[in-house]
Amino acid sequence: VLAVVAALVAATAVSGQSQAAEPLQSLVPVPVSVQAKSGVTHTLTASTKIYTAAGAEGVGTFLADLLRRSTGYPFPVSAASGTPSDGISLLLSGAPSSVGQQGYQLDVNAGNVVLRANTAAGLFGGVQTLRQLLPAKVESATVQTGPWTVPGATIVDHPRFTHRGAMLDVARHFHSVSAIKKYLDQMALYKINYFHWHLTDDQGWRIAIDSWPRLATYGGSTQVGGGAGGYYTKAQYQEVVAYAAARHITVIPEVDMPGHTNAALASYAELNCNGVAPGLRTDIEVGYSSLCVSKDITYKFIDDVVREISAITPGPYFHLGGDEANATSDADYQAFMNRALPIVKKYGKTVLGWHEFVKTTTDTAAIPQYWGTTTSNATVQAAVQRGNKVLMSPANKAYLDMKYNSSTPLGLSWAGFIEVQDAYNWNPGTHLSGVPESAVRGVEAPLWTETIVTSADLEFMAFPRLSVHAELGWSPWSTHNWESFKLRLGAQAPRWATMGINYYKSTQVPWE
Ligand code: TNX
Repeated sequence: VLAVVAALVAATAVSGQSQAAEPLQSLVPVPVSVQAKSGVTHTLTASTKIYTAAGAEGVGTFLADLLRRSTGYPFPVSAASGTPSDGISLLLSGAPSSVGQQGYQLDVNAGNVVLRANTAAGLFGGVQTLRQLLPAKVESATVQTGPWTVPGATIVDHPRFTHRGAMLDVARHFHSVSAIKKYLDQMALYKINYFHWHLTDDQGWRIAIDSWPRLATYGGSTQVGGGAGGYYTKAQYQEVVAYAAARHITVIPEVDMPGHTNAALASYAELNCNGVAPGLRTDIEVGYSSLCVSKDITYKFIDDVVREISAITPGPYFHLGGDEANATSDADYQAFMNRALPIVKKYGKTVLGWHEFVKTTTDTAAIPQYWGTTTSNATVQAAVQRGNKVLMSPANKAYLDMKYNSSTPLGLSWAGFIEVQDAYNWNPGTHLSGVPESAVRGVEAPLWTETIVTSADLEFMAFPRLSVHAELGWSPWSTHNWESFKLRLGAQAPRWATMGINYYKSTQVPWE
């Protein structure tokens, strides 16, 4: 059936007939299997209802809210009994087992639309596919004129990797709750299911900690370039967690340590070995700061921070950073992790860290996030041999803060320029030697914000590349083909325009 997709895409490419590509050929990420029902369409009307199985009400409400905005139709949501013959049904029975915990089957018939999955997360993914099958104006925040027609099809789909993530650094430049919600909305459309929130770094501490209040009030009071910075209250943090959860996105908080800690060291003199607080920093130097490894107060501090953040984090993960600890000796780094890692466990969380931390532990549940630029890494390979799973974020492929080319106005270039095709041109399942597909947990696209200030900046770096990494994390490798991908990517443009996304109009992509 993959051939069906390929054939559809090829037909468009060959005939060149389509200014606006058919929606079944334009899905990102491309599904495992798309079977068109020729001559069949389904049109949403003012009387279309949404039916939900028990447990699918939240997904039903999300879909209704989305469709109401642009269609102006009421879309009442009610309990499904059996398989309704009209409307849109979100069912938690009858999905093929092949779709697993995150996949779905979507049947678009003339009389009804039936979405089936084994979990609400699976239904949510199917809703994103249905959304992309509707005209781009469905993304409008104001009422538009129809018709709201969906092509007839059966789509059976599931992700290649369980973890598809996006990271945002809010430490270098603070990003408001509303900016984060906007980004979460954009992630959801591409079936991204983890939001890694880089909350602390040398230039800023962005989350209120009751037992160490100066971290936020002082440590959060500036940012790169010297602006006002900012921090989230616990209520705001929980508001983001809930907003993400409604989009089936799990929040992974990161508190980077022992390096990247100048904001904390500046806030509390006792965290420094010499007992002297350094000044706040607004430059973009890395590798100069370290918590004091030999002091007990350091681990009291970590215990308090991990406990307070874990208490407001329903997801099972905590990211401890661990990168670029150039101001910490190897022995100190080991000694530090020997005490820090058990604290994360004590509060019931599974630890993630930038990959170098995994050399300090034999815990096979620990998840190294590979951010290097080479295709072989002894530390990561050794962890994989012990049984660890790896999250892939190679900086020269997956970093959203790298410039597209030499004239990109924002971003850095230490890992190289990453044009859209470069971002697409790697295989997470074979990228690192000694790290087979079975040892890869997924793909994450990090966005560091040394140069990123506004939502418009963020969008310019994330789009289109976030959609590229979403496809790499979801779609089967057998579908990997730049010539067809670039057409599907180009077909996203009207949607992004409607959503007001400030995307980079790469000349590599035939934008619609
Ligand atoms: C390296 S990647 C860092 C970050 C910077 C980034 C800029 C990593 C784990 N650390 O501190 O923001 O480069 O691209």
